[in-house]
Amino acid sequence: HRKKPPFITFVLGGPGSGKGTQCLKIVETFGFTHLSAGDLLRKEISSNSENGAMILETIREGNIVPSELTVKLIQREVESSENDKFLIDGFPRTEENRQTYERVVGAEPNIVLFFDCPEEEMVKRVLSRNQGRIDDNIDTVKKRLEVFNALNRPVINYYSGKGKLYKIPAVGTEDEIFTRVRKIFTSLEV
Ligand code: UP5
Ligand code: MG
Repeated sequence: HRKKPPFITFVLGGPGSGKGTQCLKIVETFGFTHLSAGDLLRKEISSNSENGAMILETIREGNIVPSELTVKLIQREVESSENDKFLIDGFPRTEENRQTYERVVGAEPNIVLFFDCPEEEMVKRVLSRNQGRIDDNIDTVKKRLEVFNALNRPVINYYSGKGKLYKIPAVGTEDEIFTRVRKIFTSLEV
């Protein structure tokens, strides 16, 4: 059993805002374990799990996978890790995601990062990524943005109200943005 609860950072931001890119830098500098909810779901698709077909359709449409499933995947990774600090990237995406996590895990995150990026920049980045993601096409990107604005903004506002939100302007070079991120973790001493 763990001695103390892990330090949990939720990493939020629209599609292409740079969550994954900045998480890799946080891992290198501060020793966190990076859990991308989207990557965990894509792994379920490629491992032909029983939910794979449903997850693929949901991601293709830019919709949100049922909370219980995503929370289970995240919880499994946290519990099987020796580390005591985690970046949970791209989750929670809805108030329902958030409430399910908090009920199942029994804790709130310690802090929440929000990468704040203009829509036209996000669209440009996603469409030029070229890594074969099924949802990186103009139609799905538009849907992902709609879902982000309608469902993820309330989650961001919730954590802002709790004093847990760190809003980071996400335009600039990767290193410029990481300078902003580094200051947050350095000042928190985690
Ligand atoms: N790039 C990065 N930083 C840059 C910079 N400063 N300047 C210029 N370019 C920059 O970056 C995107 C691209 O931009 C890359 O090519 C990068 O090199 C470049 P990235 O770091 O990948 O951005 P990120 O925010 O991680 O974008 P991503 O597309 O992964 O975000 P999404 O939130 O859309 O994707 P995610 O994988 O989290 O979710 C995908 C889908 O899974 C969701 O739409 C949903 O259907 C499903 N999902 C759920 O259902 N539930 C969940 O809990 C999570 C996901
Ligand atoms: Mg990502």
